[in-house]
Amino acid sequence: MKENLKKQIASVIINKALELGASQAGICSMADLIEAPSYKLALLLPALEMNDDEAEENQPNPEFGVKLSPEAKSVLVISYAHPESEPQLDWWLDDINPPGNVALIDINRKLAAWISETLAIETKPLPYYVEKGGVFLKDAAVLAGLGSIGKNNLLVTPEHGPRVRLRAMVLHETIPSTGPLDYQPCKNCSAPCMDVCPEMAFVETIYRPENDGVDTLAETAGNYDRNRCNTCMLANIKAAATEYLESDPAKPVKVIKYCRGCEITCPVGEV
Ligand code: B12
Repeated sequence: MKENLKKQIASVIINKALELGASQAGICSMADLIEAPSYKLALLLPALEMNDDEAEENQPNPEFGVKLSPEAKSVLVISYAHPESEPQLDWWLDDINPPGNVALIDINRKLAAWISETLAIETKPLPYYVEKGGVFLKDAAVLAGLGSIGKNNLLVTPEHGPRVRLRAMVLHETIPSTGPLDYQPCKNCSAPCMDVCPEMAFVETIYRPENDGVDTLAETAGNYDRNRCNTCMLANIKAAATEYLESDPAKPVKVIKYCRGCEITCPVGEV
């Protein structure tokens, strides 16, 4: 396929993603992605304590990337805005996928089917967990130009700040990357995201370029402690209460509201 045609295909795909309800979409190369920081660092980090249902999925696994087929040439990543005004998008209801994630899965599935049928490019929607064959979504989003990693260790996008959730699929065709952006959202920020953390997950240096061999973490300062963060999330699970939601006032549901302090305090993209 000619380079110009491939660029046109990228923009046709992105437009379709937006039409289906994605807030952003972009494409990166699989070869670039597996060289990204998360693939190097995930295995060096201490394991996470998890609630029993998630324990297996969340542990470091030396098979990262192995399950990705050699046919997978590009990664298409989409975001779905999760504004502070719609907190329920991020809530787990009776241990069921949050509505925002359900929307992402639906858009991704429809987009994959459309690409296969209309453009004759083979697609494979990816699962959420890396250990189940997914990819590190923030790294993919950075390489695809959706935003940059901020001091809060989250993808910070120009339009929605970090208040987005992500999903991806692989394409069995090399489509030119749409990123990364030259974008430094945290440059002059006093980082309220770090101060607000109830577990002080940003107080210690965790990644050191000289030990870990990764020197691209400038913006994040390498000080996000996932175990501290996870302690907070385990407490959020324990604190889940039964509520009657507006969507179905007759039905009681147990609602898990995970902490979003480092997201919500970010001034980028606030409305
Ligand atoms: C496991 C997991 C967790 C664990 C461990 C988190 C961790 N970061 O290690 C726990 C349960 C603690 C957790 C917490 C949260 N999570 Co979480 N989590 C994941 C998951 C499944 C994998 C992440 C992972 O293991 N990364 C590997 C470790 C090594 O890397 P890392 O800490 O993420 O940091 C890397 C990047 O910053 C990258 N990086 C840094 N600089 C640069 C520069 C360049 C150029 C590149 C390419 C990369 C790069 O390298 C870093 C180090 O390796 C992803 C989904 C997915 N499939 O990717 C969601 C995901 C990252 N989580 C998400 C969210 C929203 C959260 C929470 C806010 C909770 C919530 N309400 O959902 C908190 C916030 C944590 C924070 N401030 O980072 C979103 C992030 C959206 C965004 N805007 O970035 C994701 C993408 C899921 C989604 N639904 O979209 N999470």
